[in-house]
Amino acid sequence: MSAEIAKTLIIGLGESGLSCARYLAARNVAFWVADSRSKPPNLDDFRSQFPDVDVQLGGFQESSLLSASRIIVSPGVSLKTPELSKARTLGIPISGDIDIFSREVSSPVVAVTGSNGKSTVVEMLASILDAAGKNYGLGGNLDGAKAKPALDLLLEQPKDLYVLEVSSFQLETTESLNAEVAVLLNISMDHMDRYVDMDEYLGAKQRIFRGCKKVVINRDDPHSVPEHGLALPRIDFGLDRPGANGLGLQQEGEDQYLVFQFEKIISVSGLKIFGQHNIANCLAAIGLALSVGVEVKAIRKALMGFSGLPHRCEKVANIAGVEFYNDSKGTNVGATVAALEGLGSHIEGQIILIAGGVSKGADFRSLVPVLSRWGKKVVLIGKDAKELASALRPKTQAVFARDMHDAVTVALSYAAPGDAVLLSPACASFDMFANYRERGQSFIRSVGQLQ
Ligand code: UMA
Ligand code: ADP
Repeated sequence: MSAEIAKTLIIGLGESGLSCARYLAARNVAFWVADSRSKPPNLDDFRSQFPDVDVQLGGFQESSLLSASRIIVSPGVSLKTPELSKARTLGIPISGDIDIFSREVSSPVVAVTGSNGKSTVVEMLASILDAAGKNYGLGGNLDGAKAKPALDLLLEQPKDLYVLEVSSFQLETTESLNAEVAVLLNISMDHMDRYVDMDEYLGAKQRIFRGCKKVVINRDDPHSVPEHGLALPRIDFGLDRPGANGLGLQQEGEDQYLVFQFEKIISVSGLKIFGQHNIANCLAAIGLALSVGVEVKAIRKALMGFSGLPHRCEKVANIAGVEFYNDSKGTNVGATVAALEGLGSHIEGQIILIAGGVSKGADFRSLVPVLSRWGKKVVLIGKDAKELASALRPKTQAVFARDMHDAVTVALSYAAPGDAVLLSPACASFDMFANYRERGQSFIRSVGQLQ
């Protein structure tokens, strides 16, 4: 398949690009591929699967892009890239994998987006669907052993239901997802290196509601309400007592319960995960499960057994009474605030926070009040450590570390029994690591070397 005869161009040779290639090949659609990197990660894999496909690397060639009759863009590539922007102006259709998925899928789709908690909610829902014996497909932005890029799901036996985590990047190229039920969990600042402002970011997130049939809404975040389509059937959730069609919390004696309307579903003490943010995640997952007809019994069973995901406030060690938590997936300020609050109210002592990396244009000042309440010391690593330190001053004085090993050693030197060392960087990882998983593994390894 050469550029001369192929009219569909795939941009990006990451996971999405590779899944698009498999999907187009399975449907006998000719395509070629471009990636701005000279050595994209899946190049060898791609060349062995598609030896005849034209691959253009090391920058986008405008004339090549403009020769396409349609372009499928990977989520990591901004539509503002000059060559793509020109293609759009000239009316060349541009879409992404979720857009193609939504046009072809014939079973209902549950769609989850938000700044934080997407993967946790999606995995919680998956364990609820397992407990209910449902035949479902799982994927989208979600990574991990059980998840697949959306288009790979369409190459398998059809499922009765699909559960998709979707990012703002994927939503930018999705015309109308037409989900059976959609939720925008919460909004806090992220990806300010990609969007001009919060309005643009929120606008991308709100696209999840296009064509959806039902919604789940977070009462504690007005951004989670669809800007259009207010008459849609809905279940709302929040950390207060719920109203007529809501999920929330109810106090009974010593115990607090997650309830739907007047029905108790599970007590907070019956959950294995901690933190208010995770209670909100449970409520969202319950709302989605109820929206697709799952019974409370299966929901209860699954949530009692759900112990959280790796790299999300995961306890990895206890050294002489100091606990170590890996929250490497805390890649923005909102996530780190939630982790500090959740952990702070869970432990007896104080938190020594390890943070830093690539800031993505974030405003770190909202860390200051939570650090004043729960923090003992901040240890900073990574490219934007200085930027973070100056945002925290004068209230919070931070110290710098050379690498992860140095960071955990320094952190331990400030800790007393009952305290916790928390890696929750509030930043992306790619200055020092391939991804958040590698960063988390490096933390775990470094902690292991302390013992
Ligand atoms: N890139 C280039 N040039 C290119 C193509 C990509 O420099 O021509 C860069 C991007 O800027 C990015 C990296 O390569 O830094 C990966 O981009 P990609 O679009 O190829 O990514 P994929 O490997 O296809 O993975 C994507 C999601 N990643 C992103 O959107 C950055 C994965 O989510 C997702 O699991 C996968 O598709 C399957 O759907 C990961 C993620 O970090 C978990 N998502 C971001 C997040 O959750 O914050 C949005
Ligand atoms: P996402 O897929 O949106 O990145 P994850 O479920 O992977 O979300 O969680 C990433 C991090 O975000 C966690 O490690 C935790 O620090 C934080 N977090 C999780 N749920 C929430 C929530 N509901 N609100 C705020 N922060 C959260």
